[in-house]
Amino acid sequence: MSTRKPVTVVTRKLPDAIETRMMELFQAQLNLDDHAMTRGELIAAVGKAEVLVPTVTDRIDKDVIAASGPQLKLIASFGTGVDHIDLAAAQAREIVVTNTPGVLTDDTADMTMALILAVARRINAGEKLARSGEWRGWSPTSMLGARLTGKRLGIVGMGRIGQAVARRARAFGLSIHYHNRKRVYPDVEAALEATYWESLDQMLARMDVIAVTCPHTPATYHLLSSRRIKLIKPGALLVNTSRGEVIDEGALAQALASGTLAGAGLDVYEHEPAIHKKLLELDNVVLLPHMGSATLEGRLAMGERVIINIKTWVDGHRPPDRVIEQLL
Ligand code: 8YV
Repeated sequence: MSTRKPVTVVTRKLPDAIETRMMELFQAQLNLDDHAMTRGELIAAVGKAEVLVPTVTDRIDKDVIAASGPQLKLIASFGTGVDHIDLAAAQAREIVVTNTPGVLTDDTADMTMALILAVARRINAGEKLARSGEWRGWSPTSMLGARLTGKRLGIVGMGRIGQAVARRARAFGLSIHYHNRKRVYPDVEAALEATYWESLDQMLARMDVIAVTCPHTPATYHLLSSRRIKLIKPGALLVNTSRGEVIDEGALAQALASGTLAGAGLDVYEHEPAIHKKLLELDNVVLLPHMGSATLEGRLAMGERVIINIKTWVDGHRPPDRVIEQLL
């Protein structure tokens, strides 16, 4: 085992246990006040780091990669999505990119279900009323939402998180439908009693609830375009826990404002941390600040995967979570 300690720049504050272990194993440079790094700071970081540990808030585009010194060999991202990194530019410079797949699946699926429940059963509106001092007591016709049991859930992206959402949703009596780049294995489909739709257009027109769980790639940018949002069955609900860029946010806000879409639960946005002004004004939308994977257990597990990826690289092995291999 190598005792070499690579210069490792960590762009955001991570849980103490992870930072402490990184200090022991690497020449770790930490971000103690947790500010999101400016472009200038990122460029300075890639100029000295052998290993960079970025998060979703760091845009590692081709210019940042071009500014990196020859010592930068590994980008060990803290998170599963890698749409903030220009993978082609990294590959051209022979910089290995890793992520942290698998360890935030259950947390993100839990939050997807929480949003589905919150939107269907109007949890935020109810909580607001209970706190407002305006509640005049129970009434047979107040706070009516939509029953989930017996409804159809259409999952856009049936990877790890989509399947974990499907398992949970079945327990709530929803029937499972999905659209995915590739059809999942027959045994997975059978276990979930899931119906595959090769045509996303066809699926959207028939679902009561839509959950977006696919990664953001050039192929999924605005997958839910203005045209497709218009195809969604009137009165349906939509939740997004993947990336804002997968949905045309302006068109979504429009559909919610006109009421053709009955409600939405969003954890992610097209231009984070900014949220479309119209969405902020609507009361048929539940808005969360990108917290789908935000559990202490999840963050520790993500940090451990980052450490494993760096350590295996330092020891001369191929890090387990190389992103390029996952895309093949
Ligand atoms: C993470 C996420 O918290 O991992 C992802 O892709 O979207 C989040 O849940 C974030 O990306 C950390 O960098």
